[in-house]
Amino acid sequence: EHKFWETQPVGQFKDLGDSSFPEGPIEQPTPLSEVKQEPYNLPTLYEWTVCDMDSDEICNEVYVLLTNNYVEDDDNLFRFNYSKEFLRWGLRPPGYFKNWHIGVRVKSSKKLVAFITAIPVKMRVRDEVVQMAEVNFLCVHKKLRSKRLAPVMIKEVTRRIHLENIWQAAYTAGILLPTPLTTCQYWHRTLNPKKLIDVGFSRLGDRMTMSRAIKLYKLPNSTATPGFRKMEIRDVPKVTILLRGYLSRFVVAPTFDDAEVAHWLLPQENVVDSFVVENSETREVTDFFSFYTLPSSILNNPNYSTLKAAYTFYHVSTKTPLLQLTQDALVIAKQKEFDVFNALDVMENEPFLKELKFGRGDGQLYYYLYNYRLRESLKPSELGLVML
Ligand code: YNC
Ligand code: MG
Repeated sequence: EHKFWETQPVGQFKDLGDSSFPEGPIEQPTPLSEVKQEPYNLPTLYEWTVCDMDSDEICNEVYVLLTNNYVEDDDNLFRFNYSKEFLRWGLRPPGYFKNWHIGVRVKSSKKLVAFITAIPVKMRVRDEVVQMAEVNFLCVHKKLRSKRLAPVMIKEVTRRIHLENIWQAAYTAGILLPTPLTTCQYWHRTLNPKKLIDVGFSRLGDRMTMSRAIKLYKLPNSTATPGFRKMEIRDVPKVTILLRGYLSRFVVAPTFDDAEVAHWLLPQENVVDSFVVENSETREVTDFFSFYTLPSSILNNPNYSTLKAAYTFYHVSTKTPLLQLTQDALVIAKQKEFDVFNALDVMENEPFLKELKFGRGDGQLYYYLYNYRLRESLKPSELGLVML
């Protein structure tokens, strides 16, 4: 069934429900001198390349490959359209490795036809902090599908991660593989009902008219929380402390230091938006909210070409209820002309989603760990990890 995945150190379907395995690494690290020193072989027409995201030209090649060939929804109406600035942000966190941004080119034409990436992350699993890689942006050009290129790419990124003495990884996918850490769902909060209906993202339900939908999803013109403002560089140490405290509640979550908080959470136009709630008297930062910007191309629609979507990222609520914090984020997203606001049912998101008129999406997002076994799979609410 899974000719490739059956050979990999991941939980296998046949072992589900068998609680005799210990938690932790499935395979022990090997000495670095025993890690394969040369890249895996590609079919003869292709060659490996390192994609230097500092280069405008190469960043653009990656952007074009993903724009035309990356993830689509089940009905092929939309395709993720990560921006160049987003890719640079997502791929160059503190301590990143340039040679973990791996491309495949056609030897003769040098055309970029496949891509896979990893970035380093310190992940806490229960009370162990494990140095891991996050693998993302696996993409093979549509014309080269089903030729078993993906397993070679996964093995090559694994080899380069091993060369840095890292033996575990985290990744997400829309398809079911052996075997998920947890299974999550996206929820969608309509901001622009007319457009979402026109492009086929949503439908008018029974007894719903366009004018009723517009009224239903209407939001206040301004945020409600006193002291709600854009995050600034001076907030970094306080946000780090808040976030570390909050993420410690979950079974699996990253651990961020100040440099990582600065990278991932300081606002960047059209990439990431972050807000704090600051008490006007004590100057204490009590709450925090962030979302990232990930548009989708709208395929084959005469009137619209892009769906502007915001995705909830990390947040912390100590004084302001999460419901109110999220409502304020919706208000901002509406002001910024997003069409839809998306959230996963991870962390403590589920309770407020319904109240804020999010609707459950179809399709799942599966989370996986490589070479790390848990006794049993987690509930989405036990997971404190959001990937891009
Ligand atoms: C996938 N998404 O099951 P079996 S998510 C992992 N993640 O192997 P071929 C995948 N494996 O089942 P194609 C996968 N999709 O026979 C397929 N596979 O054991 C497995 N789509 O290879 C699949 N991007 O080359 C099968 O398939 C084998 O030509 C088949 O290529 C697949 O980024 C793909 O959805 C996804 O571009 C590249 O369909 C292609 O179809 C495509 O014949 C559109 O491959 C874009 C898309 C995936 C987004 C993502 C996370 C990737 C995680 C990869 C696994 C990382 C493991 C950890 C490594 C580090 C370890 C350390 C330390
Ligand atoms: Mg292939």
